Amino acid sequence: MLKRLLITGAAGGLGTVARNRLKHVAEVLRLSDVANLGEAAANEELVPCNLGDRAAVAELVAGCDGILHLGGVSVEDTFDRICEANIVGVYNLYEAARLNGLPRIIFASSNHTIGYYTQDVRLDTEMPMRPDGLYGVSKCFGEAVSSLYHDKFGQETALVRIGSCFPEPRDHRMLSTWLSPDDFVSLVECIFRVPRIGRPIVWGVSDNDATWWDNSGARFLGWRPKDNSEVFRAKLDAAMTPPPADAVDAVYQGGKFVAEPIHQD
Ligand code: NAI
Ligand code: 15L
Repeated sequence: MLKRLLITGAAGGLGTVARNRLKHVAEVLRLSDVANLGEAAANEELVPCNLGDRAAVAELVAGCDGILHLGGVSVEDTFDRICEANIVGVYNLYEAARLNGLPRIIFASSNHTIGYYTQDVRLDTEMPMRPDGLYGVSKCFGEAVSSLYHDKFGQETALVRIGSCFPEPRDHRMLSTWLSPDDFVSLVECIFRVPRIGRPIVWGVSDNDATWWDNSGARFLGWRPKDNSEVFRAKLDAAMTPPPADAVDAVYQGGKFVAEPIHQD
């Protein structure tokens, strides 16, 4: 069991799942965000912090022996907003970790690091990145920083390229990218349980029949996702028409992100 697990982005969608369902992973959960975190429960510490503030991030990380890094801009946005949270913020986090005993990090990377691959390609984790926007580029940056800090300092990071983590798939593309909240929770548990992890790239995806990603390199974690998006297919078919074969969300793994412009203020 960890002594103190830092969860960044704790007010967000996945942060809320983690806050509610990972209490048993650490004696204390240190929860951080720029958004309102509400009231602290018994084993919680609330530490508001902007990831772009280097000194604040250094204080935030001190005393933590594990980090679940979920904080940051989670969709396509302007470069300035992405830069502060996902580029400066990631550098700040890794520097703080280096100065505070190298706590193991789970980095919430994204399928948008590879979003320009078409859906007929099966990817392993060795394939070159093909980001589909500046958000995806920022996640590629985070993966590169984790590589540098692993090679230079031995910092361990599990890079989880999350597909689409929501209670249910929201469209037909997500039948291939869906990660159930239960499988997300069990993945975090496995990553903090394994004695040594190094710096694996893990596809954050459930045991879906429809899949584009080969997760065999992550089997050593002992993670066996249990959910399968197929149980939602009939419901989705009834709710919406599948996209035409030439639509971006039927062609590219990153779906509609591929069609996003470069955002301006
Ligand atoms: P979210 O947008 O609900 O939560 C992100 C949180 O980060 C928010 O509460 C926000 O206030 C906080 N944040 C933003 N800028 C910040 C800053 N400068 N300093 C401190 N906190 C800041 O996103 P969600 O869905 O919970 O995703 C969590 C992480 O997982 C994100 O890093 C996202 O990129 C990644 N991810 C999520 C996927 C999903 O399907 N939910 C898929 C792929 C990646
Ligand atoms: C992501 O990276 C986003 O954070 C999330 O909101 C979803 O859009 C997801 O990817 C996806 O590709 O479905």
